[in-house]
Amino acid sequence: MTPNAFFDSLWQNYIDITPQAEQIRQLFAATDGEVINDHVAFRTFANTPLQLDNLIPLILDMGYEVQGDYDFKAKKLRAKSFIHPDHTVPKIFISELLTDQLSDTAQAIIGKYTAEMKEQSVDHSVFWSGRHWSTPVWEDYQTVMEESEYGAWLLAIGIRVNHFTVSINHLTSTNSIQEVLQRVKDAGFAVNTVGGEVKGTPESLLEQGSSMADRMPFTFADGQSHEIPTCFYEFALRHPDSEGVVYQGFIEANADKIFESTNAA
Ligand code: OOG
Ligand code: NI
Repeated sequence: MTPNAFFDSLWQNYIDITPQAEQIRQLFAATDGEVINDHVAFRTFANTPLQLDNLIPLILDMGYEVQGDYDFKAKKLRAKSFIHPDHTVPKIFISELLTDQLSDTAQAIIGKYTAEMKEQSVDHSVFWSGRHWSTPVWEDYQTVMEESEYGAWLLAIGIRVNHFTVSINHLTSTNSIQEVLQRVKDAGFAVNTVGGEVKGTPESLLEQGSSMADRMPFTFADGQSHEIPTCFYEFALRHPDSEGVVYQGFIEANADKIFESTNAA
């Protein structure tokens, strides 16, 4: 599959449950023309047929290279990023929940659902395939939520793109992340304030911010309906190093806060 076709399918699947993203994209398209994406991100469960390592061949297949490895001890996650030789093609960030580090209770709940997953040969459509397990019941969602917001999100939403990211470097109207986030807020969208609206500094070469995830009514398996967070939109500004090379990596301390864009509150 070509990266172009891949990102077209992803975008459609994303805005189905993230209407804010299309509205915000249009906001910037009106002043800046085509909006270029810096990266997208996915989430999955470790120790399952769709664990991170099993998704890698599909990414490499589109011409990507492994770029970096990340660990989020407190959140019990690990991640990898992938970069394409054509830098106008978005980077890809994939994390997985290390379920064996959760409590026995949370492991038993998640395990009950993920046991339904079949070993399968996967193609690129796995990245917009959603849940490979039954709809959770509300109580299971809530119990997992107490330990891992990520785990609860993934249990309900499944495997699909978690966010797209506007490349501020490619905007023509502004190169200020503060200004970008202000426009997003002025249009009525909440911004993630964990650790401040802007994560990172010009000195660390990557500044990022994000909206808070859209919320959608969700009917749990026991018939209860509750609003749950879906997906969010991110904004990234990359700076050149002392040799003038624009930094392309990810920063653990920033990412740790970006994950919280799907928190319930
Ligand atoms: C990924 C969070 C990390 C970044 O740009 O550092 C990230 C997620 O929320 O799944 O996207
Ligand atoms: Ni991101």
